Amino acid sequence: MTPPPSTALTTAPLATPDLDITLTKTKTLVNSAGGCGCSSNTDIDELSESMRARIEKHPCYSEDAHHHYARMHVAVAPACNIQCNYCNRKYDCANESRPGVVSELLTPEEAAHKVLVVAGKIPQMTVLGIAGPGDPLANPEQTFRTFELIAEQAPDIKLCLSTNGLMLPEYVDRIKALKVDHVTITINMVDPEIGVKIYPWVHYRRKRYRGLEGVKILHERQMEGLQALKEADILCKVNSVMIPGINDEHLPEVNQAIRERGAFLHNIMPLISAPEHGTYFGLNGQRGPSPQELKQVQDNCAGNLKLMRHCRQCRADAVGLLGEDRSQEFTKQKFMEMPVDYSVAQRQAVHIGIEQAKAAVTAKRQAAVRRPTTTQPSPKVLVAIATKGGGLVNQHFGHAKEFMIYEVDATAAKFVSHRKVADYCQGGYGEEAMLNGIITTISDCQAVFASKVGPCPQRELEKAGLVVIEAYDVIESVARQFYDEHVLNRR
Ligand code: CLF
Ligand code: SF4
Repeated sequence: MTPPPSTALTTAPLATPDLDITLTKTKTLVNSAGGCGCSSNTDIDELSESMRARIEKHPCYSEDAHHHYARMHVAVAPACNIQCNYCNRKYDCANESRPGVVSELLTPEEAAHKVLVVAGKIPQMTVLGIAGPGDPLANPEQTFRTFELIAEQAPDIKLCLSTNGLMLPEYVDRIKALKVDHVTITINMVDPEIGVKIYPWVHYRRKRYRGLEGVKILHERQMEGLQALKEADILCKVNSVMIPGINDEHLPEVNQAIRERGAFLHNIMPLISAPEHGTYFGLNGQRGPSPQELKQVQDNCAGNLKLMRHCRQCRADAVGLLGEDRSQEFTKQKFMEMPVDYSVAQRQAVHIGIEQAKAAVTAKRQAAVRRPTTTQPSPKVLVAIATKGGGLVNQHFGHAKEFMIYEVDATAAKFVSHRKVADYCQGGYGEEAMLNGIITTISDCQAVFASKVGPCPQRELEKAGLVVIEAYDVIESVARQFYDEHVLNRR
């Protein structure tokens, strides 16, 4: 997603949105305050107050929060103790990162300085995660020293950790003592026979185990670690990389197993695989899933356990809102020269502003809630939304580097995924190819919502059968009006 103007994330809270709606491409409008609209898709509505407080500012654990709050990673953990067939050691850990991305390695002291610098410049940054570039728990001293320094110097920042789980049982007590409240384990299988197709070896207690023997150790340690987190009351998210033909049909079983052991959230991510990444899978032609295949498996796993669908497979040095990448503003050369301007009071003032903006959006959503009037389900349609965050349709079509996909029916609009695209505005060169790529990427959608769409792309989108809506409003309200106008009224 195109980064917002620097002030949007640096100094001021997100502005309370202008709630007047402008739908210039629809012919008749429905007053969104007049009893129509979607139910909120806020994922934390049904949680207890205490649980809500634990996740409401964590952009990965709360879909709602990721519109408003940012996270950052520090790359302090270079080594790894297993081999995944989708990983090339030249790059960051692919369990939480896109393959082909390399981060600058930091010492714990450099990492702590970077966190304080970013915390001052991006007060919306609420979570510090360690996710690589190898496995954080294969580098325990660097990882825990970094957490210690940040806990001492920036106590209002939540600490977060991502691991393959092999060494987790050893460290749950230390994680708890440091008040790390969010831990991710990447669990791709609960059947070692499937695991041998993903992991060629595991290095455990000074010995390398190959094949089934190694995978059984990894599986047992992952399950033990998950249960230990539950007993320690640490929130656990499980990441699973979906690998078509290997574990796609197995993932509902993984979902069931982690649910039984107390996982809080399940994040099923697509394998990203290409020969140039130099991974075993990439070199052997193993493909990743299509967005439709991913959604199907996610839908098959949807049940009591919450599913994360908004993961962006970040870099091990990611900075900013999910979906924007500000890591290049904070390279080592740059941040080491930046002064620290960290103030809890200033950060809290910004958070209060965000919460006020969020409350305005939530009120708009709730005013638009519609109860089902019939037991007959209404048709579900997908729509693609250009957004800079805040829960709003607020981005120019030509600036979108990704679209949020919502599934809309007569009562609700539900976020289901995001899809990356090459941004259309390239100064003329290659725009036609870009537009064709965007149209292909969102070809299963019925509409595009954006704050502005140029006449040429609008013509091409409409030619491809998409309804084009220009609006600046809460996503669910625009979705409701689109659905009433273009789906219900045309049945
Ligand atoms: Fe980072 Fe991971 Fe913590 Fe989030 S990321 S360590 S839980 S703070 Fe988030 Fe990025 Fe997806 Fe990870 S979007 S790759 S799930
Ligand atoms: Fe690579 Fe991460 Fe797997 Fe280690 S755990 S092999 S760093 S993807």
